[in-house]
Amino acid sequence: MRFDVVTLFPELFVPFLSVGITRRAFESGQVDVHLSNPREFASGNYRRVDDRPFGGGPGMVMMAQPLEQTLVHIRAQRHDTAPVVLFSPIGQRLDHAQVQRWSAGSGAILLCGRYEGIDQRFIDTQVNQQISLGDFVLSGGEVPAMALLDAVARLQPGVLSDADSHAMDSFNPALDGLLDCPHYTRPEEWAGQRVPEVLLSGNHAHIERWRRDQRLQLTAQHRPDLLAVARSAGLLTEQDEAVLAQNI
Ligand code: 9D3
Repeated sequence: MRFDVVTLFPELFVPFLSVGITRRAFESGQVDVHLSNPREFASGNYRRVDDRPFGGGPGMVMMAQPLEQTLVHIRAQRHDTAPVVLFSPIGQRLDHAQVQRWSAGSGAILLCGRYEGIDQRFIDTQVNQQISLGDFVLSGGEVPAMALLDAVARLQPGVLSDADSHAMDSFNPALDGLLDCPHYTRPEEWAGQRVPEVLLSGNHAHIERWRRDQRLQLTAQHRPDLLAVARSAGLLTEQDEAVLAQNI
């Protein structure tokens, strides 16, 4: 798959693409990321990419022309009709189901906005979909674009270890739908706190039951909405319900 990222700050992506478990996916081209800077396609000596808003008001607006020229350049390299995705606070919130769809597709053109926004005429004619990260204010679309690329790269075959692939299921309601359990590593006692004894017992049945109970209780406490989804999907056993009833 190929993702073209349109950004005024391509340098932000370089370290992101070169570290961690996703590095191999990006460097091998399994998830092929190309960066384009609209400034290179802006006209005039000053190569302006933004201008003042018609009607007045604070801030600047990204001009349509440099974005359009960037798209022409990208479309000439891609021999497909990849959708243009704009990261924007008015978009649909990104979730696991969407990430799964993107990770099974052939890519997209990811447009990162800066300043107050983008000339609406460009959005109306060129943008297919808008995606938000949630109801809080960022400075631009670069961090959301990296979030999507990171989540998509993790789902590529061979990127995650078996353990991680399994843990990932906690956001997949079709498989499980519960939050992850707490994790502990050496030493057995740290700052006066011992690791739960069951994890040191070597009794795998007990350990599995303890982890399931932790996941049920954590989900009930922190994400009752996810617990309700798991319940209506028939993913809770009688024993699960008994544990939950005991811990209200
Ligand atoms: C504070 C300025 N806001 C109106 C008074 C409008 C505004 C413009 C530009 C708010 C945010 C931004 C930049 N944000 C993004 O490009 C963005 C974003 C976000 O801010 N929150 C969550 N998801 C996203 S995706 C892109």
